[in-house]
Amino acid sequence: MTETWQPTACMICSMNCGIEVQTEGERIVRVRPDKAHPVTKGYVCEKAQRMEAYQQGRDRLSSPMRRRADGTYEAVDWDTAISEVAVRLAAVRDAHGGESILYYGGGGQGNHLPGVYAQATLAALGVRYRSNALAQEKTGEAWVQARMFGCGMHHDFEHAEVALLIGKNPWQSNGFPRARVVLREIAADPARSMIVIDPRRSETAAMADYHLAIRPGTDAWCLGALAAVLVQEGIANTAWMDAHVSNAEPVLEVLKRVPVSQFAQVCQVDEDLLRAAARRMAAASSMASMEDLGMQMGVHSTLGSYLHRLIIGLTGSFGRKGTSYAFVPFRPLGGGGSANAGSAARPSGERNWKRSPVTGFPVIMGLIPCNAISEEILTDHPHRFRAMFIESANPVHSLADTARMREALRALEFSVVIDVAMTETASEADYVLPACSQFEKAEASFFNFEPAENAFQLRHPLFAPREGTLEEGAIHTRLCEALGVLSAEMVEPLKAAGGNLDGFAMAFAQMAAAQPAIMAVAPVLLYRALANALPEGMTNAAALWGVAQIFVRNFPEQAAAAGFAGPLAGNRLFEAILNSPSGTVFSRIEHGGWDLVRQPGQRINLHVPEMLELLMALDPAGPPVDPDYPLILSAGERRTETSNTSIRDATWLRKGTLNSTLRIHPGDAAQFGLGEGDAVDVVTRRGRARAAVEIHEGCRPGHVSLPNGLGLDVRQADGSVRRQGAALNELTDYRWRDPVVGTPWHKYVPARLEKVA
Ligand SMILES: Nc1nc2c(c(=O)[nH]1)N[C@H]1C(S)=C(S)[C@@H](COP(=O)(O)OP(=O)(O)OC[C@H]3O[C@@H](n4cnc5c(=O)[nH]c(N)nc54)[C@H](O)[C@@H]3O)O[C@H]1N2
Ligand SMILES: Nc1nc2c(c(=O)[nH]1)N[C@H]1C(S)=C(S)[C@@H](COP(=O)(O)OP(=O)(O)OC[C@H]3O[C@@H](n4cnc5c(=O)[nH]c(N)nc54)[C@H](O)[C@@H]3O)O[C@H]1N2
Ligand code: SF4
Ligand SMILES: [Mo]
Repeated sequence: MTETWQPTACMICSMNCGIEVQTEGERIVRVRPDKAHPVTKGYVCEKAQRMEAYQQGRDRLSSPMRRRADGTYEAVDWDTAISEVAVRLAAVRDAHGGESILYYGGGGQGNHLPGVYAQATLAALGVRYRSNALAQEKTGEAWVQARMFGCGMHHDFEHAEVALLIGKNPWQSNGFPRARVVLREIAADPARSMIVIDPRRSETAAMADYHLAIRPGTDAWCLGALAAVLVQEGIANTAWMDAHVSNAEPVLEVLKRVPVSQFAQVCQVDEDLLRAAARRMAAASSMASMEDLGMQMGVHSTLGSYLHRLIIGLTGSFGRKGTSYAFVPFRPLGGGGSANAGSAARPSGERNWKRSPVTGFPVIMGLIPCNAISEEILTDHPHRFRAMFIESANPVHSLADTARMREALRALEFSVVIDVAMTETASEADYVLPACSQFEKAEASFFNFEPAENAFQLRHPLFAPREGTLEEGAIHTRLCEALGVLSAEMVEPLKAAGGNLDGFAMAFAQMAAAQPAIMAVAPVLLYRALANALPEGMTNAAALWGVAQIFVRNFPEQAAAAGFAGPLAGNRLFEAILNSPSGTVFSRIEHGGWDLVRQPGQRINLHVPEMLELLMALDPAGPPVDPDYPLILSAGERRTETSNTSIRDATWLRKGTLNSTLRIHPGDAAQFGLGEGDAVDVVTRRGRARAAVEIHEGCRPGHVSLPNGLGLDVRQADGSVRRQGAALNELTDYRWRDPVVGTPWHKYVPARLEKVA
């Protein structure tokens, strides 16, 4: 066992808490929190102890795999795999244009460097369309955020007098730094309050001062009523609004007319409680608020995101300590805009690049909606997708309607997956390219959302790559070489300059000025050119040199405030990142970040007419009900045993037993004759899945809940493959989605139960 503690991070959720580990051979044997991490400062939850379950996963790959005609796979060597994948992708591009290839993924909860390197491969192929998991949760929020603020937004719960949590259970899912510590502090302080909107008494709701246990799917009515109370009772923060918002009048006119009592009835919450919650918000000196999947994967989710922001505007909860705030990202999440080259040769007819080619959904954050993907493939439309490049994601399992996603993948002319494991998605692909694990390369995430001081951590490898695997930097570099867009003539002059970063910056700038086209393949060019200049095992960090240059150019003031100023600030930042294995502060923001608000006069725009129309048209009967499927299934609750699908074996935690239960209210269980542990089939219009009953006092009558990320087909010690738990997306239909942005209704799945004899 190594005596030294090596800094790294937990990769189970977006917080990426800093940890220190001791290793033995290829194993992580001890884990402790890293107090030196600039954001998480020694906080972890119990899940940090599980890195070994990911590192030693039995489904991990050790060779590129090629699909045979009968659907089985054969191992092939890397040279064969790279050249065949390049030839096949180029063939699709040449026949139908790069716009017929869809890129999906780019990173999970802890690894975002694949997406950086992929940019080069996508440019080489002229790929124009992308998607990833953000397009099944955050695109509605991003759409209204852009219309109202024009900058990113996060939340300062640590200093907030009032915390408002909408469909969010941070006790289990985290989502802001040191979540459990902060929740406990708020709950313990009589001067502070927590307001939780959740049909279920979640761990967080159980700590709340005001728990609005709404009927599932009624967030829009609830938030509409809360906003209306602020206006109708004359308790909105008008002084603050005068200084900081624009276009309030038409909004206030609509909110004056919202029937609060009727909306409260739709939500099935006590009107007095709802009014009391609104008054508490109005009385607070500061309020931080956050929405998440409970609303974002529900009915009227985009409208809900808008109403949430109206409440922020009406209470003055932005740009001050203890409220929501702007931040500057080290690198933006999402699809990276439309910077790709496009395929010059192919005329593609009339095309609106801002819409998905077949269904015409808007492209938000550079992404097409996840729920539209199968429709964009399974059609004879001339602009359909013909190939998919999938990386660090498991869409067959994680997107709505698994059966249809499977059919879509098999209907493609070509598909390739880069993953560490033989996943449900990999098992449908033509080629699978095995990446080394996140602990076997330099890796990082761009979930950097802090206001005053924003920090980034580049994790150093703990182990050498497993035999037969490569890091994503190497995979994309080799693909680009095979595609003929990266050559020794480009690399050599830069490599010669690589000994000294300042000389390298000069050489790179000169080359870019002379040959602007190299920018399209910059990540892989850097991978080769900086290889010798970086410490042993750190080559995967090379592309961050470019990210650092772009950051200091885009945000010079914020970088300078963190100590990175002058003409070579990008180099200094890159060096600081390389030399701070627990993380480094890369930006500081002053004055609440108002200068980042990109709206006229740096004022928050309250008026989004499409959303007001939806508010006025809300059905007084509430969300749709299906008499044959009278229960509402929340398909994807975050629990202590879930981790999306990064840890595939759900039994490792309990030494061979599986905890994938259907939570149900005691009254409902009695009505259906179900006892604790009974097997039950959850049936929807789309499919069925089996689970064990867990009687749960916190459930609302009529509302049942299954955990996310389980139901994987996991290889067992004896080599057989076993399904572990309920695979939720066999129950969901791709057509159950938000009409504005196409996000799924996973939290509102009409279902019924059948007791298993
Ligand atoms: N342990 C663990 N943590 C994780 C993850 C994980 O897999 N496991 N995944 C990470 C990821 S990718 C994400 S996106 C986040 C998600 O984090 P969250 O959104 O907090 O997680 P969920 O449990 O999916 O949903 C939150 C709550 O929504 C409630 N809900 C259900 N229906 C409704 C409704 O109609 N309205 C409202 N208002 N609430 C409703 C549920 O009861 C639940 O308590 O978690 C991250 N953290
Ligand atoms: N019904 C329902 N569906 C849901 C949800 C829900 O609540 N209900 N939640 C949704 C949400 S919020 C999310 S974020 C998605 C998550 O779903 P996905 O976006 O598919 O992400 P993960 O399940 O985290 O899968 C990450 C993949 O990356 C692989 N991987 C791990 N490390 C590496 C690496 O170093 N390199 C490479 N190349 N691959 C690696 C893992 O093996 C895994 O296959 O699921 C969504 N699906
Ligand atoms: S699961 Fe999330 S909150 Fe828990 S230790 Fe890991 S990164 Fe931190
Ligand atoms: Mo997510």
